Amino acid sequence: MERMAVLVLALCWLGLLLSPGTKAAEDDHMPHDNNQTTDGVQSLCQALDPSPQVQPFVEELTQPPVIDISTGQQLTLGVYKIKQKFHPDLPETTLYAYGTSQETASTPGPTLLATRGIESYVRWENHLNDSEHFLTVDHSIHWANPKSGGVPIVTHLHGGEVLSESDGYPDAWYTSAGELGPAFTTQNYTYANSQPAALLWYHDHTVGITRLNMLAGMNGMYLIKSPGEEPENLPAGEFERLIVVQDKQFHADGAVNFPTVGVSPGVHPNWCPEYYGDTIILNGKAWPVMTVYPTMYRFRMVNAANARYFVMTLSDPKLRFYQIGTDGGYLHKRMKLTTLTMGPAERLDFLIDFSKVTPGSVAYLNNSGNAPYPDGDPAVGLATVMMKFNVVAAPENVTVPQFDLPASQVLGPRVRISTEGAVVRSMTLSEYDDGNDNPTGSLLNGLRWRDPLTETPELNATEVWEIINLTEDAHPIHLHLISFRVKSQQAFDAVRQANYNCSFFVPFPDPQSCFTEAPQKPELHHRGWKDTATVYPGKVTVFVVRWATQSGEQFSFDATSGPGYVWHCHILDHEDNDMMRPLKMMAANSSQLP
Ligand SMILES: [Cu+2]
Repeated sequence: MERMAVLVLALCWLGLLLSPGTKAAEDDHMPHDNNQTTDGVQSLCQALDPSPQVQPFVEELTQPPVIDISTGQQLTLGVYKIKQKFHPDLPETTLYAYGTSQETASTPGPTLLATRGIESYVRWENHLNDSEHFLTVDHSIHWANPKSGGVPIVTHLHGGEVLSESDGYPDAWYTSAGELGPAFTTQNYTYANSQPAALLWYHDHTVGITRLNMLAGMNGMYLIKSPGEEPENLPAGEFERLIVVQDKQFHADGAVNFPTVGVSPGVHPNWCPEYYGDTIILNGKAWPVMTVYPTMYRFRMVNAANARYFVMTLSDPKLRFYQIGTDGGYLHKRMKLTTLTMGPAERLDFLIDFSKVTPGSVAYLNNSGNAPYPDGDPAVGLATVMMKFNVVAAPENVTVPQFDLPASQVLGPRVRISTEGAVVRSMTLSEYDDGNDNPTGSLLNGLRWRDPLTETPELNATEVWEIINLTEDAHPIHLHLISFRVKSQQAFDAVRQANYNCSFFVPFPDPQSCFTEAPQKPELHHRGWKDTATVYPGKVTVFVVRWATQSGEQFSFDATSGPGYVWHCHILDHEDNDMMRPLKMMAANSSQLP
């Protein structure tokens, strides 16, 4: 389709979605979108056929089953090959997904419910008997490559303060036939749950095929609750929803549509720089609808997409987001916002007060995130909407609780970390191409995954990470083990920098400085305790990283043992192709060179 026609169609959609107070009855007259996909929103690579057309907002948003893991008993969760329907109009899709059995496995997997201060134990089993992955593995990039074949897995608890043997190190993979990766120590994991209340999530982390295993369905949520320490009077029960967001593309037969030919096949026969699907999926349903009463609801979201950023707005201007938490738990105070941005792996905890709109009205959770983010092509068609809310009056026999969250209420502690005497690490993000403008990979500090260890922080030390993004795209950078703070971001002159015509060591506004502005405060959605944060193109983003718990205390376990940890870009296609580096904790005062 011509680009202009596509844009017009997208604008029609936006006009429709943005009109406030649209009545539910008008739904029947909504245009059926015939163009769910364009070149712009597909994988930046091989053109994929659009997914089969489906009617949006048909199925109610569901919740994955919840398993309490604060019982002291070990839970066994396996990865199984399953079939699952994402929409009544879509055929069944073959997946690899977590569950307690073949029959109950699903994507997302069960939500694991932990309690702060109570250790939990999970045995992660691999029940995948395929001789090879159902998605195309690129053998030219460094990957697990088991000699006896099969589908290797290893599970990471994202955002968890965890012993490294239980962290899901990328080389600690294992197959169902019992072949083990070089860093494997155990598949019985222990989670300390000593950190504050937060929504974490578990997902596969196998070296070189994380993008395939995650798209195949290997993810689920992990909620740490902290009775007595969490703010009171927040929506709970049916008024609190935990949501995994993903995008996928489907073949006509329901199979996951993933590129089989790379962007530069001479270098990487199958690897594509970023995967974008044309179908938005929340808790395993394509474009669900949620029936809500006119009261406050709490939403806790995780972005489990391979590469897509969601820039979320509400179609009705009477509705606002009240963000109360982020990756590492509660914010100090709530923030009233009209837009929420959620990059891959980030979590958002927010409230929407539906008492502001009339029962009978509908609202949409829209997405305007460009792909790639932030300067790529606009989302078009149905990628511009994530879900719908039907606001209905409560039946007479139902008492709807009312919630109040004053702006002055303290939700979590105020945090100040001194950086006096801190170790400063300057890290670059860079991208390489094949000479014809086709990306062939991205690196951290110019090093590959298998290059010698360079990040060896000392326990309890505070470090300043200055991350210099020399690429044209944003990268969601994730550090394992700890939560960090985003201190600032500062634009630089990429042309002068590329020509060695300025210095990062000279502060702005000196003419010799590469910087074109003074350090800026992080964006609102980067406030609070982060484990994944966006490093924008043409900017230096500064993280304050303290290798300790959020309150500055020692970990309750020995973080120096085992294979260690990692830091990486959470665009999975980048992570798999060497945008990941090892990280090994050293004892305090061991005088390791940074
Ligand atoms: Cu990246």
